[in-house]
Amino acid sequence: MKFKTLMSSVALAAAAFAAHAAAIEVENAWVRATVKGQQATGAFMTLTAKEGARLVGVSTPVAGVSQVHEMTMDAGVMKMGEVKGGLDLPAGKAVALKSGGYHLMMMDLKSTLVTGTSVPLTLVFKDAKGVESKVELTVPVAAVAPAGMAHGKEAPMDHSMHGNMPAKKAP
Ligand SMILES: [Cu+2]
Repeated sequence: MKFKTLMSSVALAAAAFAAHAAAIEVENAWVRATVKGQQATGAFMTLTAKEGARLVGVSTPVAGVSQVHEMTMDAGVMKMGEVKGGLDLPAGKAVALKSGGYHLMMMDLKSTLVTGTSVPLTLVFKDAKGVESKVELTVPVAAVAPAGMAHGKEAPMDHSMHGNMPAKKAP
C-alpha cells in the first residue's frame, strides 16, 4: 500500500515537471543588429510563464557575458544593470523585454551581428519550487523591433504611418 502511494507521487512529480518545461511562452524575440567593433547589444521578447517562474539566466555563444538587465531612471539619469535574483514572471502575465525596460544584455560580443542572421539563445527559468528549466531559442537579428512587436498576439501590422493614415473628413 505504501509502495503504491510512493509510485503515484513520483508519477505526479514527473507530470508536473513536464508541464513546467513547456509552460514558458516566448513571442516576438529579436536581437538588435550591431556594427563592426560594437561590444554589446540587447535581445528583446515577450515572456509568459503559465504557472509563474523567474528568468534567472541567459547565455549565447556569440557573447562572452550575457545578463538579464533592466533600465531604470535614477534622479533623471537612465541607468541599467543586472536584475538581482532574476526577473519575476507572474503566472499567465505577459512580461515584455523591450527597449528602455527589461532586456537581455549581450556583452563582449565575439562577432558582428548582421541583420537577417540568427543567434542561438538559452534562457534559464526557475519555478516556485526552485526547479530549473531551460528554453533554447534561435533568435533573428534585426535592426528594429519586428512589426507587431508591441501588440503581443495581434496580427503583425504596419506601424510606420508614413502618410497612410486615412485623412479625417471635414465636418
Ligand atoms: Cu543592458
